[in-house]
Amino acid sequence: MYAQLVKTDADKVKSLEEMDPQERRFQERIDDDQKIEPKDWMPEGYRKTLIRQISQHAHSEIVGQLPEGNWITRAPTLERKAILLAKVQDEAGHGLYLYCAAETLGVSRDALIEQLHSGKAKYSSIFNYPTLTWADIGAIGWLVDGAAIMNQVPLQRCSYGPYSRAMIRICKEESFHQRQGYDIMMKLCQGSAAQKAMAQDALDRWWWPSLMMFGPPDADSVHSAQSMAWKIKQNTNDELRQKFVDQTAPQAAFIGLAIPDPDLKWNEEKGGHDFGEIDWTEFHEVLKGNGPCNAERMEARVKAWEDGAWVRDGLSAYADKAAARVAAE
Ligand code: BYC
Repeated sequence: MYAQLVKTDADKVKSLEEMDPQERRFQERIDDDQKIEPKDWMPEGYRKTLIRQISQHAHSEIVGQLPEGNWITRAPTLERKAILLAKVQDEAGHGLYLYCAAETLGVSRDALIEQLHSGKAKYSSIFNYPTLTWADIGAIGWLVDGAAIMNQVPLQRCSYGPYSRAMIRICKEESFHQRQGYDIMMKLCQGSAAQKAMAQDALDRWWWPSLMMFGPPDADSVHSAQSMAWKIKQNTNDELRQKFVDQTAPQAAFIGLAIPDPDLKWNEEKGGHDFGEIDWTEFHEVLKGNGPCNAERMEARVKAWEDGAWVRDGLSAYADKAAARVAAE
């Protein structure tokens, strides 16, 4: 039903003949796989699309620290705690590289953060779900980072240089994150019946929200057609979702867990899995702010920002003094 209500941008993508000469030269560079750099001319829509996507991505990394940060004090061993701390720190780093990439497009980090805190900017729907047990940390690494890698590997070839280069480093770290999550799930599955049940319960709760991470179905994706013409995105949402299901189904079977989808089965003819209908109403409710943890996540981010004001003030006071000293010399 939703598909009939949404307008996509597929019919708005201009052909080369419809473009003015400057825009045509830009598109030809894209078609020739040349990277676009910050000082190059770019259409306003390209700049805006990148700011939207990169900042949504940066916010996701920052908000994404919260569900896992919740378990740092309760990790079951010292080793697991050290690994989880490192992973959450990596996510802060990813957020920072991405804010830097967005800043090259002429927007300030303060403006982006203000958009997040005022609810104007989106972040990934997945981070509005709670982490109830230790197995959820395994499920996040395995499924959420697994989905993130599937989406982000093609972004390494994005036409915008600073985003593409940030993604190369991020993808290396995401691979380690995915492996640590799968390792947690594997250990739980080799443990007691209660531990295996905990792993299954986490998979049951995280499976469908992980599929939603790839965004709305292609027919409803507002931005895909234009973003693909600009080589910001290389694949459609449904293509990546399908690849994720095909990659993850055998991994679940290998550790003896059942994916909570009675319609999931291998389709020889298509060379991929068929799978059940995603609850898009739930997805849109989460995007509207009505997910289980939206309010809590935003409160935590705003509080962290306010509590950190003295650090920012101290740093800028020092920077101002240093600048005055240089000017006086
Ligand atoms: N959640 O036209 P569409 C991570 C929005 S973090 C929320 O298909 P597009 C990690 C979309 O923004 C993972 N909103 O859009 C961190 C648009 O709304 P606006 C984050 C979503 O941009 C810590 C509308 O729906 N990864 O890896 O062509 C720990 C229509 O969608 C979602 C990225 O951000 C969603 N799931 O495609 C572990 C990757 N899906 O903006 C892991 C970069 C869609 O018009 N982003 N929307 O108001 C992308 O690749 C693309 O932006 C998307 C969406 C595939 C997400």
